[in-house]
Amino acid sequence: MKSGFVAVAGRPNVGKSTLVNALCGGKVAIVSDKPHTTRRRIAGVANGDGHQLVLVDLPGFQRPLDPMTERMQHTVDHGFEDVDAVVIVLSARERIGAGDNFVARRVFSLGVPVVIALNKVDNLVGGHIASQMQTASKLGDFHALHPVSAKTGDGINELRDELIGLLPEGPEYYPPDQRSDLSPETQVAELVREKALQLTREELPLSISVEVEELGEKVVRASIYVETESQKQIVVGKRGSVVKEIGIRARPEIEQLLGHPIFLELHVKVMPKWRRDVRLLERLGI
Ligand SMILES: Nc1nc2c(ncn2[C@@H]2O[C@H](COP(=O)(O)OP(=O)(O)OP(=O)(O)O)[C@@H](O)[C@H]2O)c(=O)[nH]1
Ligand SMILES: [Mg+2]
Repeated sequence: MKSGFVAVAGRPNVGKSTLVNALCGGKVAIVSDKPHTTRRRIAGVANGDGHQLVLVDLPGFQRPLDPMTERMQHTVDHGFEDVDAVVIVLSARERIGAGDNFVARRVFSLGVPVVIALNKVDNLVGGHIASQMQTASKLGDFHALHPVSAKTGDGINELRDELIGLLPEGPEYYPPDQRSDLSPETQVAELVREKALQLTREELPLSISVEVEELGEKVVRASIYVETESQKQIVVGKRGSVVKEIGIRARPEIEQLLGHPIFLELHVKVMPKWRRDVRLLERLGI
């Protein structure tokens, strides 16, 4: 059997998690249009005939601002240990520039094959894609370059085959029915956070964290942490409308994940400066 680990690197918001989900054929990591959505390492598993491809989704490369972002960058720095290859993800919709170069310098010095995924090519004209591919090809000595759309699935099978081709002979690292290495509690917390990110803007998404307190047969209870009272008012909304909407959006996905109906109880709590609280960050898996 061929099996191994491929890390997914890139600037924030280029579509790394969307790409991991597409390659795995199902939801492994939450996705949002806000940068810094992914805060921890997530292994997503793509099984097939005679192979197991494990994709390592990581936070985006960033300059740390506080203990939370420091820990996220630490996760990135260690995310390339013991991988068989790296996919560097670029957004075809943005200028390929200093941030991508920074990622490339790190990734191309690892001594493993690097595959460039030029993502978000959906609805772009051919000439623009070609010129972005030209720029991308100058980032380093790459093994292959694939234009893809993680959103529509364009080019995903070709990219997956390319990555499988780079895997060594190896064992089955995860049982075939396991799609990710996250516990059910963490997956539920992440789903709730995803919906909270959809309904908030600007700086607020970075100040939100979710912790599951009870994962029962009937009741799932989770806390949504924010840093200030005014943030709490926004996340609760008028007469609870926002937190209610978070629940409405999260519940079907949680039920699908757990395989049975649940009652979802969400509480919004102020936890001042939680992004600086190393013990809490540890508990939240960041
Ligand atoms: N049009 C288009 N949008 C995409 C594509 N892939 C991802 N996106 C969008 O890009 C945004 C960021 O996607 P994510 O997958 O969360 O990006 P990420 O790189 O994991 O971001 P961080 O975890 O914050 O570093 C979301 O709004 C996605 O829907 C794509 O192929 N085409
Ligand atoms: Mg992500």
